[in-house]
Amino acid sequence: MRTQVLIIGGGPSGLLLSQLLSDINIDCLVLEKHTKEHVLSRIRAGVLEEGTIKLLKKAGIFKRIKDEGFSHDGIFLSLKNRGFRMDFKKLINQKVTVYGQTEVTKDLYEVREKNNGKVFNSVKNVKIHDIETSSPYVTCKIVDKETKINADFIIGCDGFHGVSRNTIPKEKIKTFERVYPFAWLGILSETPPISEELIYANHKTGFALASMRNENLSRYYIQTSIDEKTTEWSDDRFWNEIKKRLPEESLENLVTGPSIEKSLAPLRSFVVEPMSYGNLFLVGDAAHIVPPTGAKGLNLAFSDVNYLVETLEEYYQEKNKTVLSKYSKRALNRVWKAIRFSWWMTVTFHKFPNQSDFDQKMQETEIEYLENSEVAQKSFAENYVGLPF
Ligand code: RFL
Ligand code: PHB
Repeated sequence: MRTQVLIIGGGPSGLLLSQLLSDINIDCLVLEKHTKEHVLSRIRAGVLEEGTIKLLKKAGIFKRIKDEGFSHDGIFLSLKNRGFRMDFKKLINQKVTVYGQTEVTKDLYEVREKNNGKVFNSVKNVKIHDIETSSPYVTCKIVDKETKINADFIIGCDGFHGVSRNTIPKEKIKTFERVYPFAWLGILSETPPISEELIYANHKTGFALASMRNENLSRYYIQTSIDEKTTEWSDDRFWNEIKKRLPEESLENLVTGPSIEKSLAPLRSFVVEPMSYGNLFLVGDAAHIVPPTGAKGLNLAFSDVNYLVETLEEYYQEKNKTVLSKYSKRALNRVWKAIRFSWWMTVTFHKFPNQSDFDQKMQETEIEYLENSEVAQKSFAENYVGLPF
């Protein structure tokens, strides 16, 4: 088998990349380790930036987002059980859209199927070969058949634990990492959201986030220790804990109910530089991880996709390999800004083990400054809705 661009990973970034490349007549195929059902069972991101929406429109999947997504003109931040609103519309005339990653991925699978896109699921034992030469290839097992696929380029869209990044010799890349000493315990419940907009809360017992998917589906998170077990968190225990952390004035609207999903996510900031080596390019979580506090991970994966599509289009038009180095530079420039914002949100809103009184005061002062300074609010708003790409 042969293709121009071989994409490893059929999560949101791999699927979007394949759709946008096909649209400009670049031949590509996707190899995904899991079944489509498994990929669509993962509950992850919920907030889409304007740039992401534009890109999804370009990929031809706007209808359901328009009908079922929710425009949010702002969010609430809370300190010591008292909330205040950040009005993105008033501050910078922008908004975000609440529409789940699961739905985005479902839409992407649908459009790939409609376009007869080549997406292979349940592909095992993917191995990447000869990326530093002009004839790289991948070997893998597709439905029990050993397969070799030659390509011009191999793209790692295979997430943080994929194989692509580890194919690059260690001495050719530099990694930057911060692992946070806490996790997020998240639940999904078929109850109306507590608030029309998201609430991010700093509380002395830890961070809490109230989010949503639609009028009758809510997503809540609380900060816990990393070694927590979901089985030790009954729904009642979760609701009792989050009630302590959210703003008092919103609690009368909290509708509790049985959870339909419960999961624990560790928090990490991670970047690899550069985001390419030879004819291998890394995209999304394969190249960088942000803690979910800033709602940036999926959006960042999609801005990478945008830069890579532009780079590959230019390459195939001009057949000039020097354009390829632009991808990593352009992507990293935006990645670091999202890394900074997500880190800032994380260190400002979470309790650290043995946090000193000084550090506590610094968090409070950051949030109070944000509440009272329009200049600070504009900067926050610009980052939360997403820097342009
Ligand atoms: P993914 O989604 O991890 O997809 C990678 C795909 O590659 C496959 N794969 C392989 N395939 C073939 N061979 C191999 N050897 C393979 N190894 C792996 C995997 O099966 C998978 O299908 O990466 P991608 O596409 O780069 O997308 C990144 C996003 O999923 C991620 O950044 C976001 O979910 C992060 N995130 C959020 N992002 C936002 O923009 N806004 C949010 O509100 C937001 N909230 C979140 C989040 C992530 C969370 N968790 C669970 C980490 C909330 C949470 C709790
Ligand atoms: C979510 O709804 O899952 C969500 C929203 C905002 C975040 C993280 C997760 O910052």
